[in-house]
Amino acid sequence: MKIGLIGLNQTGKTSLFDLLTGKESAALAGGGKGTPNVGTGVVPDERIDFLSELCKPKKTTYAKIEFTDVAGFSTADKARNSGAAKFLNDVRPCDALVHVLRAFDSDSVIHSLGAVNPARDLESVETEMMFADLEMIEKRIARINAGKKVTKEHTEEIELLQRCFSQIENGGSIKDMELPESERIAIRGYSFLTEKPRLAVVNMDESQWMGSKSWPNKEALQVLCTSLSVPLIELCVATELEISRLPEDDRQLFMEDLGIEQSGISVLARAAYRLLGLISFMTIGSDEVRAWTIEDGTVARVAAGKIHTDIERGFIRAEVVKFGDLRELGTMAKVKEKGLFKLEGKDYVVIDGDIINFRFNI
Ligand SMILES: Nc1nc2c(ncn2[C@@H]2O[C@H](COP(=O)(O)OP(=O)(O)O)[C@@H](O)[C@H]2O)c(=O)[nH]1
Ligand SMILES: [Mg+2]
Repeated sequence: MKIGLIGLNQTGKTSLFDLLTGKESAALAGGGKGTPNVGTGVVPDERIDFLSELCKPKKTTYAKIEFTDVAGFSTADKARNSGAAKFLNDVRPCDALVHVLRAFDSDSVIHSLGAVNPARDLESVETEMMFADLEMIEKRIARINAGKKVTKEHTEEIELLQRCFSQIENGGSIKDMELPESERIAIRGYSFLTEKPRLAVVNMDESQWMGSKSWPNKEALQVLCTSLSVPLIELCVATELEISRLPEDDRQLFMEDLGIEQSGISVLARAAYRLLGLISFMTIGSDEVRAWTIEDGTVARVAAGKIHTDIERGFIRAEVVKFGDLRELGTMAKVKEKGLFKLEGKDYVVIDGDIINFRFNI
């Protein structure tokens, strides 16, 4: 899964990127120029911790998310040539986007739009995304019309693009259009920005996090996120980043002190999985314990293909144990004894937390 971090300058994107990936880019990066940072975040999973402890495998593999941290842009509403479209191009390959919004108060960090107001910032970045999509649609239509021959397919494409155009012109996102599957797939090829699911992270300082201080337009931000169908997550990025760099023993203590129950990557990954309709199944063995990410509703045979196309092709049966049962009973033998070890066919719909062993023959 690929996730792009977007937002105005100095909102904490690179800090968040570092928190998610364990890198140290913030110290190096300047204020908004250059190429995007790309890195991998490991999705913490207590189930994998448990299974790894149980199986003592040679290798333990958690789910991963690839993050792209783009350089921010400084202004939105006025200058169309602010370069936003160029930066936003870097996240076109992403499956989802995260708006990083500044709530934190700081005299030493300049705000590119003058004052702290995450609701306005979200709106201005969304506006940039809309303009970028409108421009793409216009270009595509112009290119088709300039062609020698306009086929029936072209006419249909133009008609679909025009519907997308109206959706955006009316202040909507392509992601919220009701489209038949075939059109949804056709649209995906364009990598439109407003077609991507989004999350919003409001980046708070410590006193905001502890609840002793608020920020301007807090309610407006919640209302806006609801109307955009963009889930809102609260993080305290700079503080959590500092804590993440402490020796392990101290980390837990500081996290507890601040009431941070889950790490930023946990919170974000969970929200992203929910947003994208993703779940995990696990494979276990003495070689490897591993988490696999699939879409909710995936059947066993297709899930097998995640591991290897041969396993999908030669699929015979899926041996399925529920993680909860194994945790409760402690050993595979007891799970079998209780009759909780199930053989499932190719059309079995995989459930989050299934531990699966695929039997196959090629
Ligand atoms: N006080 C405070 N400063 C922060 C916070 N998050 C980021 N910063 C600072 O804001 C500046 C910009 O952060 P950066 O992550 O580079 O933002 P980007 O331009 O969006 O990538 C840096 O000096 C950070 O240390 C925060 O939560 N509180
Ligand atoms: Mg940055």
